[in-house]
Amino acid sequence: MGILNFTPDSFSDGGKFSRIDLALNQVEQMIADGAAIIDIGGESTRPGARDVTEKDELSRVIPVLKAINKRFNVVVSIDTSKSSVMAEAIAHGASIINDVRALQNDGCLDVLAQDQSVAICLMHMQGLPRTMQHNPQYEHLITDISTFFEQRILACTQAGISASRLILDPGFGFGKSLEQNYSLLANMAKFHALSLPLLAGLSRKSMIGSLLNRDVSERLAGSLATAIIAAQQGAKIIRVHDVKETVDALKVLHATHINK
Ligand code: 7PJ
Repeated sequence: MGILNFTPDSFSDGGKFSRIDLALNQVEQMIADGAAIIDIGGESTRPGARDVTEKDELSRVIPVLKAINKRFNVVVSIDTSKSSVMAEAIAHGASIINDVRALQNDGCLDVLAQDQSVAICLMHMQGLPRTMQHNPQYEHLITDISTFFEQRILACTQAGISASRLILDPGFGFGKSLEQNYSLLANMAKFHALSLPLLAGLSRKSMIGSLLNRDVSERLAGSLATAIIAAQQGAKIIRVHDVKETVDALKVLHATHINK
């Protein structure tokens, strides 16, 4: 899964057109590099980030989704927690709804129950982006996250969403300390007990930056290491910025497995 970097600023027409062109170039490159899914986000969920209005999020995400679907035949995922954005995204051909709040916001379960086809990524987060990195606490990291997944899977099935549409993501960096993030990575395979595909998003995250003391632009090697570990733990989807390098690394892992 390739992450589409999408700069939110500049609302002039000229800026808008060039932003879409830039996004399409990026998508073309990610597909050529081996991405099977493109993830588009209109809300920043980085630690400390503030909320984005519905209108702003729609105006960022929907035009680029339409442009991608017109030009490419690729699975598009929309990173959103708003029911209105989910509904519009589905109406415009999104194939995956990727929700860092696991459909807990008002109306999300209903929107997803009305559609029977899109896949849904349920991510675990403790707290909210603005404060989630302030001393996160768990009784037992893996058990607590598994319990959260079980509750959200139940909420989905009770709302009429088939469990076969669900993907689980433990949410690296979302309300987890450095130690907790690495413990989660080491134990990700334990979530196979829930019998759903796993997604891992680790690319360039602070768990890599703070461990290695590297700026965001210098986290490629660390990101590749986490991608390989997540894949070895059985993650089926790896969400990354650096598609070409990650696909190379995963091909090496795959060759090692098939020749074992
Ligand atoms: C994730 C995400 C993640 C899923 C972001 C960043 C922060 N969606 N959206 N999993 N992270 N499913 O990329 O650093 O880990 S935004």
